[in-house]
Amino acid sequence: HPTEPVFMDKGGDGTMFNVPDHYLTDQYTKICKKTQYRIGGSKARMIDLKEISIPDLSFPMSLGRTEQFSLMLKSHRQMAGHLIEVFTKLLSVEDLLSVAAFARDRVNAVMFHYALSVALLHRPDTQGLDLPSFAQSFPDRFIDSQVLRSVREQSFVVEESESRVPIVVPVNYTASDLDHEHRLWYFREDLGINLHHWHWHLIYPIEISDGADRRIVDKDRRGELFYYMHQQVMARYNAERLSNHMARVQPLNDLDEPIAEGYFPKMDSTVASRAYPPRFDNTQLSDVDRPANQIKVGLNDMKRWIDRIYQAIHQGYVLDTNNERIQLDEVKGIDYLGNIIEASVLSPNTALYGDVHNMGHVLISYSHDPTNKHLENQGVMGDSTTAMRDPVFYKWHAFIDNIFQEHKGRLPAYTEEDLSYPGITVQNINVISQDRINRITTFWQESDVDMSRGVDFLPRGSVVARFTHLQHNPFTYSINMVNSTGATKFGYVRIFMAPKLDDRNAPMFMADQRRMMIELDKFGISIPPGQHRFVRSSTESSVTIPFKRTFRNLDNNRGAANSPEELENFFCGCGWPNHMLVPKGRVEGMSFELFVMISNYDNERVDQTLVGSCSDAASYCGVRDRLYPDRRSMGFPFDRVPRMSAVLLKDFLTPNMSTVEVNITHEDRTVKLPQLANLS
Ligand code: CUO
Repeated sequence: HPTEPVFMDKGGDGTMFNVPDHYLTDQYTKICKKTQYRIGGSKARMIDLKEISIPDLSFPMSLGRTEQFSLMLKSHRQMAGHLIEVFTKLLSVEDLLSVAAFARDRVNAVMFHYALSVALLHRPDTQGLDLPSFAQSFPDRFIDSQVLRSVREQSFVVEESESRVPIVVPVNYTASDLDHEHRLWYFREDLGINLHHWHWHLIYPIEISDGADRRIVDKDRRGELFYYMHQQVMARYNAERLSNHMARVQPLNDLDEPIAEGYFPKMDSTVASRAYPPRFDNTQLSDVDRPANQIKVGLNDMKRWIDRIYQAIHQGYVLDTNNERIQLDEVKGIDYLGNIIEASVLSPNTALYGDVHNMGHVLISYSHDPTNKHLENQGVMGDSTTAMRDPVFYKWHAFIDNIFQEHKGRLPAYTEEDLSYPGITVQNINVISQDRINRITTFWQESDVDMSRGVDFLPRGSVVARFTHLQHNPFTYSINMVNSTGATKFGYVRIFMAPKLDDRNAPMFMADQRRMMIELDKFGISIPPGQHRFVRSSTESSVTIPFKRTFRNLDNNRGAANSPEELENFFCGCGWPNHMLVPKGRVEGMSFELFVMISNYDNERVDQTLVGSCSDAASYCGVRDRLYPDRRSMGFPFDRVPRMSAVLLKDFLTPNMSTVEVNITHEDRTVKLPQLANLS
């Protein structure tokens, strides 16, 4: 119980100090008094805390402050769930602030950040609040330890932030070109992609404590979205592989087979004060039994669960805990399977179907020390902030996606009637970028991210890490359509793209290509009678969030207010980064097929207001507190195996669809943009 004002950071982010498990504030109050804690730039401001009696936090505090927190571990989820329940049930924001200030110095830093984030996301009275980007609070999860050290050095040694120089994050730090997988560094180690993944799992938690609001987990179609968002990651990753002359990912089908791909993260966990352990090439999975982490899972458990899930899919139903059948039908089947396979607490029977996906992450992330013999922490696969860096993430999720596809493959193919929209014809679609038709250019870009929150205990201004990432020139879609019905119609425009040729340079069969289809955009339009052209910009995409939001809070004056629009919604942090909207392509150019469909919006619309609900990356993230804004199955019309007659994409088309070949050319040059504020 704090007896005097506690001086805390605006966002309450974790400190990067290794401290004993006692009241840290007693120690740092002295320092803070001397320097005065600044909030809102140069104006010093203290925050007064209301004195309240603090709820019992002994359960979440049972995880040490310097231990590694992982949402894949049930015991950690339960502790976080308890903390979330405490945070969400407090009666006022003032009370929340007091408890958060108290907890910040006692609870594991990552757990604290996670629980407070979930609480701010779900409390009705904190909807306008924002937290600093996770990457800025915990840069150790996103950058090389050598770079982190340089960044820290700058912040300590150079007093004035104006004279500090950006620390360049090298592009080749995790592996050499001898490692073929390393060609995909720009995807796996992209800051925006990893932040999206963290955000996604933040808004779709696996479980919540019994006393907390169940709606935190039980969101509309969350199981289906788990399947779809990760399916899209796979489609995108495979497009990048083809761009780099690599074959599609081989799924991790056999748990007994050594994993050929090793991964050496070269990152230090500053919270856990340890290096993230590597996984050597050809590591064999083995049973994990680590009492210290309260985790025990065997390969045989996994095999049993997987067999039962396949059996359920083939029978067409799952059994709940009362042995009652739940049909895996065309509409809800995939949603049940998502919750069963992930698994979330919405799974109807975890005793029977287990916890396949999560335990896969656990088995892989402890494969270097499954029995805790060497007292080593989890590898990067153990956490949603870092898992996508590791090549094995994609092998594991290819395996997971195959289970979902087994179900989808058993559903009847969409008929021409399901797919067509009588009276609506798409004549053609073109993509225009920099006055060129059906050519998109990608290149490298350097962007600066302020890392000061995570490396500098005292707020003395920014210290910047300079990242290199993929970028493309923006483009527009120009769609020509005819409405011959004589009345205004409403259409849902669905735009996808997939490579035209397969790994062997042969035209891709529809059965393969449908799984490579990347959703680029989806939006509703009204179509008056007659002929029309509709133009839409790539920056409006329903799967992405703008660059600035990916790297928000970038104002040099740390703590300065963001624009109301940027602050509007923390939920909006979820979304594929716009700079990764299209695959890299090849230096010599690479052919993709771009597909557009206008379906009947009247049958598919969900009537709800979207004002202030943060819906601009709805395809992969849903809409906060709302229903998923499309009644069709996610991925429609490519979620099911096409009818027999559709061998190639052109055979699949009905008059309300069209395709065009788009060439993506990669220019191997780097655009330097020192002033991030100029970016839009
Ligand atoms: Cu997002 Cu395996 O689910 O990481």
